[in-house]
Amino acid sequence: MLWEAGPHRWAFPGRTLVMGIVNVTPDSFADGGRYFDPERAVAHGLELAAQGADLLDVGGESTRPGAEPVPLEEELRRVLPVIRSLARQVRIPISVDTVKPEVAAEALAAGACIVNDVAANRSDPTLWRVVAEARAGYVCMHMQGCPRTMQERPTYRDVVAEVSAFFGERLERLAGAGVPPERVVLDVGIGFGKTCGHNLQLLRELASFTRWGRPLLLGVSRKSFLGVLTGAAVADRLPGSLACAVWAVTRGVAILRVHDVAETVQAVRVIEAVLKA
Ligand code: 8Y7
Repeated sequence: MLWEAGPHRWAFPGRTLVMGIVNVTPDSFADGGRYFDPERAVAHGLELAAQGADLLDVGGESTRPGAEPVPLEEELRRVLPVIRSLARQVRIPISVDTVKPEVAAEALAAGACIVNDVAANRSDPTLWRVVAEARAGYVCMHMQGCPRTMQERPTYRDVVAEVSAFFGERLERLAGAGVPPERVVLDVGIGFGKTCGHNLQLLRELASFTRWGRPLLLGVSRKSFLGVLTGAAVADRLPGSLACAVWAVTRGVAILRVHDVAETVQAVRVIEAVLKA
């Protein structure tokens, strides 16, 4: 199957892609605003590219549980200089992590070619028009509720069935809005309105989501359920993150969104060799 994003195109199953996280936020839970300064964010992005990232995901609005929304002007001010600078300096595609159509449009004009939408367009319907017009790639992630309140009381009858049905419904609507399946990847949204148990069920049944015929993206890096399971503090969750990454590759996940690019690339290359042997 193909995934197309602007001028880029990948064939899956193939090498697992590693997407490096570039946060331009003062309050992200996993790196605590270390890269809030645009120059430091760019330097960090360049470092992740040098470590072997296949994509960079630039975000200016924290989606950690309890986070307050960021005003449009502030989000633009955070991400645009970073995207512009990275686009000039790296050859790998850049995605913008936003739910706002205005941010997506300006980011795509500034050199991004993928929109990572953690709300799967339930926050503003014009976002898909922006994605369609730019022929951008699109990450369609499942979230129950919104970041401010999503962890208060996540409830599902059958989390795997409900997330899967959501994907089917979104793919149909996306196609109707001018975003064909070839541009879309699907993401179960680990930690977005899910308990630790929900996350584990989604991980166990990851392979079932390949039924939609689209590449799967997964973000588990340093997430809080790893802390729930092991007691590890955020800074000490690399082993758990890598365990999930390896598992995900064996279940057919195509793209991993991670903080620790070098470590993930190494783990993934080894497990791919085993799968191919
Ligand atoms: C994910 C994500 C975050 C994820 C996709 C964090 C922006 C929280 N997690 N986007 N964003 N998938 N597609 O821990 O799992 O990085 S923010």
